[in-house]
Amino acid sequence: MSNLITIERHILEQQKFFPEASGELTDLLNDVAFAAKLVRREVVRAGLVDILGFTGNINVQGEEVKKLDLFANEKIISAIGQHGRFAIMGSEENEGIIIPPKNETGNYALLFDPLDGSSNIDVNVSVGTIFSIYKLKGDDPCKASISDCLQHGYEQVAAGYVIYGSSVVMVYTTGHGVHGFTYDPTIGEFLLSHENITTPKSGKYYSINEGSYAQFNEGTKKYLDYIKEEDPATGRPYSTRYIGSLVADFHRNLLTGGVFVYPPTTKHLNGKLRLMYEANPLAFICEQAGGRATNGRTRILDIQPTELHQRTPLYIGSVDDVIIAEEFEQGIRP
Ligand code: AHM
Ligand code: MG
Repeated sequence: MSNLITIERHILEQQKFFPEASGELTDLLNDVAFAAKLVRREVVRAGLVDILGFTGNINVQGEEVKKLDLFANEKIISAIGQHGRFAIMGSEENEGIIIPPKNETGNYALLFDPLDGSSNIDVNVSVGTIFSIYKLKGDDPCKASISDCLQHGYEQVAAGYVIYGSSVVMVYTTGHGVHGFTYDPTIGEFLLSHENITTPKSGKYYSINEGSYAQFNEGTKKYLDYIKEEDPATGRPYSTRYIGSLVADFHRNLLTGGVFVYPPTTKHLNGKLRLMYEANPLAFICEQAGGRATNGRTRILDIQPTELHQRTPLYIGSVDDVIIAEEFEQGIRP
C-alpha cells in the first residue's frame, strides 16, 4: 500500500514547481477532485434513482438540458464555491459569470463544463467534467470580472477532466506534465494510475461525426477520403472511433494516438465545441502530453476569447495527424 499515491498527495508534490505558491492552487485542485467525487456518486447511480430524463429546459447553447447536467452544475458550484478559493466562475450551463459567496478571498477563475457528452447519460456511455483554471489578472478578487475568464488558453495555470466511465479517471496538468488517476470506490480516493502521459506522434484512430458529412466543407470531405484510402505505408485506412463524448474521445486518442476533429459545418459555422469549457482545457493537456490542438489554422491556446460561450472548430490529438487534417482544411493538400 505504501507506494499508492493519492491525487491530493500528487497535487501537493506538484507545488514544488511553483516556489512562490502559497498552496492555494493545491487547495483549489483538491476542491475540484472533491466535486468530481460528488458528481461521480450521482452518475454511477443514474439508473437507480429518478434522476434521468429531460428537464424540459433549454440551456444557453440552445440544447436540451438533462437533470444530471443540472445536478453536476449545482454540485460543482456549491462544493467549490463555498470555500472562497475562486473569485469568479463560468459554466457551460450558466449564461453569465458566477460570483461565489466569500469570493473576496479567491485569486483564481474557474471555467468548467459540468457534464460533457450529456446526450450519452441515458445510455450508460461515458460522460465527463472538464475544467480550466486561470489566475485573476488583478489583485482584488472583489473586482473579478468577465475579463478574468476571457484569458488566452496559454494563460491557464491548470486544467483537467474527469471521465465517468467503466472506471472513473481524473486527468490534470499544471503545466508540468499530464497525470491520470483512477478512482478506487472502496477507499474513496483517486490513485495515480497514469504518470506523465505522453501521446503518440501519430495514431491509427480518427474521431469525427461523419453523419454530418453533407454539412462539411470541401477540405474536411477530402480529408475523410484521404484517411480512408488504402496505403499501408502511412497506416491508412485509419479506424473510426466516435463516442460523442468529447472527453472520452479525447482521452482514448490521448492514450492510443489519433485525431479528433469537430470542423466547421453549415449548421455550426464556427464548430460546435466551446473554446473556454472544452477546447482550451483539452488543448493545454494535449500540448503538455506532446500533442497539438488548433482550430484548423490557429493554435487553440493563442485564440483571443471574446465571449464565454464562444465556439471553435477543433483539431486535436497526435501532432502528425492534426497537421494532416489542418493541411486539408487549409487547402494545402489537394
Ligand atoms: P455537450 O457539452 O452539450 O455534451 O456537447 C458537447 C458534445 C461533445 O462531448 C461531443 O464531442 C459533441 O458534443 C458531439 O456532438 P455531435 O453529436 O454533433 O457529434
Ligand atoms: Mg460539453
